[in-house]
Amino acid sequence: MNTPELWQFTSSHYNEKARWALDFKHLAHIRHSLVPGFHVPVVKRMTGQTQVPVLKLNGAIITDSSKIIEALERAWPEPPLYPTDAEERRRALELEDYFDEELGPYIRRWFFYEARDYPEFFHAAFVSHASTAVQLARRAMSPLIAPMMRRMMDINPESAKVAYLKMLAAMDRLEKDLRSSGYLAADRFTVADLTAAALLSPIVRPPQFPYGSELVPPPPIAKVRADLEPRLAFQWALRIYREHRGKSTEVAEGKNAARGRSQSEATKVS
Ligand SMILES: N[C@@H](CCC(=O)N[C@@H](CS)C(=O)NCC(=O)O)C(=O)O
Repeated sequence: MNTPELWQFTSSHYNEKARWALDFKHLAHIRHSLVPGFHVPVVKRMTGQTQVPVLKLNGAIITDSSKIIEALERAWPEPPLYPTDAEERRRALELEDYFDEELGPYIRRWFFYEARDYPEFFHAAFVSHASTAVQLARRAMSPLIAPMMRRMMDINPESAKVAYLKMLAAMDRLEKDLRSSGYLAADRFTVADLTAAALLSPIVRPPQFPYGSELVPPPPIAKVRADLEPRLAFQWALRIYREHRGKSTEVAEGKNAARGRSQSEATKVS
């Protein structure tokens, strides 16, 4: 079996869902970090669309973070991200879907609107892992790519206001649905908790987020972060990261078995 390969953006919350699931299952995997804008031909050639994360798993190409987690869960049920109980499983998947649809796109839109005047932050968060030549080219193309991205993500002052309110509504729902166990379903860490915490990461900025958590956010984002910090949903996401994010099982290309467990080892665990 081949080592799974993930095509990703570094500081991205949907991509964080996929790599968290890989890390959680201790699967040795290779990551290809793409640069936003320059990712288009690479991803389009592979998938016919342009969004990451993309996972190559035993020769199959899988797009969409939820489908990636589903495929990982099917191939490596242990440790589980889906509850065993059918009703709890339905609840966890419904919450995953809710946060995917009602939080993910809106927190991103609000974030990029507030970060619009801070290109250096964007560069440090999404581009700084690339080679010097790619970084220089990305800087040169930025005046073309940045407005294109704003159009694609429907980022404007009005949509950003709505997006901010949607982010607050998702935090309300999280607080309402949290059980006394401190988890959203099955009284243990599941795909629902992983999804909500990963998708809140742009505002919560947990220290365990694997890329750029040391970066100081643009002042408008830092201000809102400070305002929301006392909220239960915010503190909950910090705790979920602290207790469940764990270590990366990424391996370098050609060194598949260096860290984490390889696929053949993983299949032995049941
Ligand atoms: N529903 C998808 C959303 C993925 C998504 O929105 N990816 C963004 C990065 S956060 C992306 O690739 N944007 C670039 C593009 O659309 O070309 C998932 O869960 O994977």
